Amino acid sequence: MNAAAATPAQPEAEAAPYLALLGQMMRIRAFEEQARRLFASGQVPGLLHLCSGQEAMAVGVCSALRPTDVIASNHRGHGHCLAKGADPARLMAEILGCASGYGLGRGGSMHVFDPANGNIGTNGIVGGGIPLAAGAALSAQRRGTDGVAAGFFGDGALNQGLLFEVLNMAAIWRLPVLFVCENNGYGEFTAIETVTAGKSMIARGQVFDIPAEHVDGMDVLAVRAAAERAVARARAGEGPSFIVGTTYRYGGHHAGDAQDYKDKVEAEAWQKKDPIPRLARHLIERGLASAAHIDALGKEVEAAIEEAVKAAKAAAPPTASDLVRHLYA
Ligand SMILES: Cc1ncc(C[n+]2csc(CCOP(=O)(O)OP(=O)(O)O)c2C)c(N)n1
Repeated sequence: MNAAAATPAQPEAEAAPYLALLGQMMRIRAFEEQARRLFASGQVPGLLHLCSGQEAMAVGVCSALRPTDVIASNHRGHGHCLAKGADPARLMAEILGCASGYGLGRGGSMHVFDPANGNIGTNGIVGGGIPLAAGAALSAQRRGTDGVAAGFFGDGALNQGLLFEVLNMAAIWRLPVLFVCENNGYGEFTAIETVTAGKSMIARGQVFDIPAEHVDGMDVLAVRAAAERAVARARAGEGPSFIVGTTYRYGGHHAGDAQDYKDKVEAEAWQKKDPIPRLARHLIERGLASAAHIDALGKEVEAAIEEAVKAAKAAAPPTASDLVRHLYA
């Protein structure tokens, strides 16, 4: 069958939520590609940790949250920010150090705060988002709202003592929080199996009687379904959940990392599981969208990100007098 010519057999309304997920993942991919190029051409001050390959985790989880729910991110956080509603022009401006960025260009990639969209920040402390999310959940619980928080962290945080303290507290207080581990196989340049004991990662949640599940982190629908189960429990007062998604970062630990520690065969195998074409195939097979429609969506998203980058680059750089603003005297 010529997929491009296939007519969607279902009404647009049925396709819309899937296309929204696909568009969000494409948006993050396009943003990260632009960020990578800007870094390679020396326009980004500081380090960049890109999340290409991991889009299904950010999009799957954030799509199960309300705008008023909260996320806490980590150092690999552009996808989390965008999936929770960040404006790509402001995000890129922050990365480029411009005053129109989320932190007036002072924080960069690892200090992006977007409270209007419920994002209490990316941060450079491994596991740092774990207690921040629990704190936001405690706040929602104390204020009597049905708000939920999600904390994203990498597999490198599975061995942080902080995780165990927070899991215990969240379980005891039945906090409405999702602990979301993105297991991309590496912490910096070290393979997870060489540093992480225990056959089951979700056992780290189960030992506190926290409902925990492994999920295919390259399948946005599976991630979303797991997040929806966890959010429903949290809103119902049933406390925290622990989700471990298996995923892969296509790039290095940071932009510019030569990735000598990675096996080419392994990297190629993960590319075959790419969450974007995977959802696209699913939509075409179900007759929810044609290949031509998906192609057009990809182009539209890329053009929008290019515009956002242009706007970010056109923003004024900080002035010398900005240096002493927003400081304690
Ligand atoms: C508490 C702490 N220890 C060490 C570091 C240095 N560091 C930065 S990123 C990183 C690896 C993080 O790996 P992971 O949590 O799996 O996230 P990924 O980079 O794979 O997304 C380390 C050890 C840090 N930033 N914070």
